[in-house]
Amino acid sequence: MLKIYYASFTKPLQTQIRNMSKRKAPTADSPNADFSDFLFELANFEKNVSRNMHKYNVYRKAAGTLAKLPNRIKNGTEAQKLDGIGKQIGKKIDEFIQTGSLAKLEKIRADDNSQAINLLTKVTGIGPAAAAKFVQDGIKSLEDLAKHKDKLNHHQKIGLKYFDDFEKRIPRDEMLDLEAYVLTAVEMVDKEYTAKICGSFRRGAASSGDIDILLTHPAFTSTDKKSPEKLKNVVKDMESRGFITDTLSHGDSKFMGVCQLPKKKDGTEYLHRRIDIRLIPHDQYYCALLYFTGSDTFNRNMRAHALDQGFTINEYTIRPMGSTGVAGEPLPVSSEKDVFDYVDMKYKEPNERNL
Ligand code: 8DG
Ligand code: CA
Ligand code: CA
Repeated sequence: MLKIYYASFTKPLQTQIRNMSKRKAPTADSPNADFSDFLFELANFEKNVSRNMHKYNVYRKAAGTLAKLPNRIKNGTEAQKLDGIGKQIGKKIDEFIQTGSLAKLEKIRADDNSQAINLLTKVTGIGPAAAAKFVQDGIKSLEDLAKHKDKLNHHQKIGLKYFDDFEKRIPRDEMLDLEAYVLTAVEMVDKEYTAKICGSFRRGAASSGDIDILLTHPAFTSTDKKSPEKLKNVVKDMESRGFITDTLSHGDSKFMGVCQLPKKKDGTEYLHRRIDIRLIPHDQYYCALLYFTGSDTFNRNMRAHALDQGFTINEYTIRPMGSTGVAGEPLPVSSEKDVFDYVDMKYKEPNERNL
């Protein structure tokens, strides 16, 4: 087995800034962090407990808007002038300023079942519906889950096993080490592969929730039959190195699992991290790159803009929309910029896509 050496492995791990749930949005130290924090908490409640995705998106959008403001909001009326913040949220901001808390949030926090559902949905593999079911059956804590492993599927067992590790975001320094490791390993399987770390890392984030890898190979295009071995060969190699430690799912074109960098020189171990690898047909690489770089809000906005311009974009292709509302043939794309050009949008660097 080949050894890969990285100078930066000797760097100490940065301490984690904060723990966050699956699909999280860091607010860092914005002057409105207290407002965006309570809005994120309300958003999570709507998603996980009420399962009201509309309200979830409203709260999340408002939280994101406030988190990005350079100056502190003075009151709800001022907040309401911002895009996506309405009267209800304005009132909550006033209540929070005046009383230092929010009655609705206090109620949620005091409700054991809500808290239990929120906690359980932090386990990868447990969605809001499964969490509600567990809570209904009296399974309300990680300890309860551990006592009832027979009720967990494979994905959920792995989620429980690495719960603490997965709750911690990956500092950019470690992401850079992971990138170096992955790129070298892939190249050693076959020089013709292209591998790219996307997601928040590509957008320049200071920390990432997981590792999103796109993999492509010139000998695999959208007109070829499926090529599962192109993915399998890479996964197998990473398993044999001990880098991939667990598998959550492994399809023809998508692998979801767990990885861990080799021990540092001083013997300290890295945490286990969530890793996704997607095998992309060579001709669809740039649409996939655009999609999996995100952010998902940026994608949503760009797709809406594209539709206005008469195009439909997804993770595979960009196609013109005919007058009958039926999408035409995929357009040729040889860069991310091509997609921006088609829809008449100014090109945005990945670090400008942090919406
Ligand atoms: P993070 O891991 O640091 O928390 O953030 P991320 O890298 O932006 O999010 P992700 O959940 O790992 O998703 C990677 C990209 O996939 C995301 O930036 C944009 C794209 N994507 C969407 N919609 C969705 C979705 O509903 N789920 C997931 N997992 N990815 C999505 O556009
Ligand atoms: Ca990610
Ligand atoms: Ca991901």
